[in-house]
Amino acid sequence: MEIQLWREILSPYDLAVKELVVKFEHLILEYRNQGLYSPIEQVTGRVKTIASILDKAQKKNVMVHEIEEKITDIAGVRIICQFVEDIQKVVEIIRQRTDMEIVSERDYINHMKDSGYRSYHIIVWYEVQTTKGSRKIHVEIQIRTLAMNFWSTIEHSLQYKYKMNIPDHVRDKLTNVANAIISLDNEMSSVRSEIMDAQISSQIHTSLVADILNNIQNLYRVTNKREVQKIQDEFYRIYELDDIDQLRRFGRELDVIAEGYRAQSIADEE
Ligand code: 0O2
Repeated sequence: MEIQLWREILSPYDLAVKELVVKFEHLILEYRNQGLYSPIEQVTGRVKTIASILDKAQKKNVMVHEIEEKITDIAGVRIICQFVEDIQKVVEIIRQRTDMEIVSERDYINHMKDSGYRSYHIIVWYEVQTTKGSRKIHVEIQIRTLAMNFWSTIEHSLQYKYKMNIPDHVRDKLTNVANAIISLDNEMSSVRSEIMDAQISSQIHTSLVADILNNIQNLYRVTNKREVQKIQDEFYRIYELDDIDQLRRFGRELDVIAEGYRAQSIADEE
């Protein structure tokens, strides 16, 4: 098949990957903006290379005209979680969505592959709009922890280096590391709630400080410099106390002050 034709075929897959990455990244933002823990840590996506599609087609005895029907991971989205427990939460989120329809699920977390590979795979139908109308295509969503991702990335590059024939001594080491990763994920799960609390507090602190600074910056436009300078000095004083409750109280008081100035400046304009 000509390269130009491949480009045309792969274009909706590229669009699907881009759209889905934006959608999942936005979910992370939504959680964080609400001061909630996000079960999704990172999202990446890729369209399979032509060489990799052809290799897979050959391996699975798929004819070129059957590729789009039978190779279901041309578009791939990878969702990385911090903890094993988050994986099931992400699976639930995907099951509830109305913009994708689940075709199949594979649980390589509870059923680890012989290679040591662990991940949760969901194949979905996803619709994209193109100049030629709407197209429903397959997308493979892989969900795994940071630790599982570390293992599979290393193993994937070794598969490439050894052309799928990884020597036994390297394979043995990979199996040991896969077991170590299971222990690591279990250990992390045992401190999950502490880590989640710490991360949420840090997010709340960051967004509180951002809101306060934003308010102070806006005040420069509506009131005199000396007044704002006083507010800013008070902010630095409270910030140094490292007390989230005091910072919250200051934030609320500043909201009231800012609202007052805003109302006054609207009245002055009228
Ligand atoms: P790439 O380069 O990542 O695109 P099957 O239906 O079982 O005959 P299929 O369709 O490969 O085989 O499904 P499966 O097993 O669910 O694997 C899909 C993808 O999962 C693979 O795509 C890999 O990305 C990943 N994967 C599966 N097994 C392993 C493994 O043992 N090690 C690593 N590192 N990744 C794995 P591709 O096309 O193989 O590769």
